[in-house]
Amino acid sequence: VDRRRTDWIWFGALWVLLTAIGEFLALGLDLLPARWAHEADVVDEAYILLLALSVPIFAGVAAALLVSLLRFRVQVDGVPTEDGPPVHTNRRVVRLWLASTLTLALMVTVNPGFIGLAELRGEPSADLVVEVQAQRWSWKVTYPDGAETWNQLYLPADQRVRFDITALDILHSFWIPAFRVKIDAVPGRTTHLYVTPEGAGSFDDDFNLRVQCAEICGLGHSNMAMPVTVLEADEFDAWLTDLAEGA
Ligand SMILES: [Cu+2]
Repeated sequence: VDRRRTDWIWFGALWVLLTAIGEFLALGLDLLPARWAHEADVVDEAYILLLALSVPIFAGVAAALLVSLLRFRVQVDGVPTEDGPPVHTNRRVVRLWLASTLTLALMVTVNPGFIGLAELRGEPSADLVVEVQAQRWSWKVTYPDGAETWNQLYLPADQRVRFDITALDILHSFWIPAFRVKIDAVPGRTTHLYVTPEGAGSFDDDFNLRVQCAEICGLGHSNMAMPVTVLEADEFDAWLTDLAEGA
């Protein structure tokens, strides 16, 4: 077997090995936080797909680097020299690499790019509209009947909610980690966000069930958070009635 072929065998073996390890880590272990909304499933699915597709690319680069380091070292009398002989471009490899990575890039532009984004945004319809006003360093929430809560957000389970979000003073950002959704709160403007919480739960179950300001806004920024409580739809209605009556 000539040396050239051995290099390729080493490269191929390393590529397969590193890809297998990488795919096990990417697909075998679910390291992402719990998903509490339909939108979270869409976002995580896209994330995992992109991760799985990028593993072979990264493994290929790492394998080529390792083979080059180990097999193309130049030694004179057992001592490595600073420069090896020049390596010339292998056009076939370059073309294959460009074609495959370009194809992959175009594929992910379509899905999860366009398709995933459309699914995440969904139809512009809502069962419930909730207004959110951000300011240094608190959140005001207004429900359809005009009832308000400060620094607490209650939502009904399995209903599509639209948030109309604005800010009083400076830029803030409305982020719910458990739902995987985030949008800026901008003074003088209303931004919209749709979310469909799945199942009842609260901040006590999972600290990612909270609204967290995600745009640096001064001293109280990191504490600018409010717990999210998702109630079953009938419990939510009862809660809202109590709130409106000031009970
Ligand atoms: Cu803020």
